[in-house]
Amino acid sequence: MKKIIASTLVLIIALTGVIGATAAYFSDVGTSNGNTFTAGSLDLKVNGSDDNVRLFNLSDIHPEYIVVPDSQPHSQYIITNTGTIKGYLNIKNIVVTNVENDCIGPEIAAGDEATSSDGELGDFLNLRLWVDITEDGWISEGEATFYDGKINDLPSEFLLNLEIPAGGTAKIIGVISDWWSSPNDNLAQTDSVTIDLTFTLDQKAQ
Ligand SMILES: [Ca+2]
Ligand SMILES: [Ca+2]
Ligand SMILES: [Ca+2]
Ligand SMILES: [Ca+2]
Repeated sequence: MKKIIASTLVLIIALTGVIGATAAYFSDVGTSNGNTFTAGSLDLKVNGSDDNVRLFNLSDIHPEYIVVPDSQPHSQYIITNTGTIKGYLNIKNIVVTNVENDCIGPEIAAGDEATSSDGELGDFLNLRLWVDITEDGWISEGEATFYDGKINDLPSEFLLNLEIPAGGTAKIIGVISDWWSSPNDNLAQTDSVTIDLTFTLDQKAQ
């Protein structure tokens, strides 16, 4: 009887040994940990700032002041994409506001109404806007204005869809280039006009 038990134990041990031996194959592993997805950024700065940038703040404007060569009021917007992906530059939410301020004698004589609150200066000032590819501040060969007309005729937006790569810049120039003279220039005396606009950097062309 002892022999049978001993034989059985030997057999079990032997079988265990066989099972243990058959589980040890060669193997190897490779890993793919830390897969991370981080959103890119579109970050627009106007002349290096996130705050409002007012470039024109002119007073005492009159016809002769505008038409003197090389003295036209001139400004430049340097738009920078400080984000990490390319974007498309557009100008939106353009709002023109004309204010009468005082309505003085010469204005009334030219047909303005003494009780008027709406000014007329925006009918006389001509604005040119363009992308300054050569970055010399002036219209060069191959550069076309995307606007050349009276301030009062500005559209509500310019869908330029100008591609600016990450870290890239674009320069937009604005010039008050002409005074649309008429027999009623006096309508604009003491008046003021304001242009509000918003630069947007969009991920997709509009
Ligand atoms: Ca008026
Ligand atoms: Ca130029
Ligand atoms: Ca007026
Ligand atoms: Ca006025």
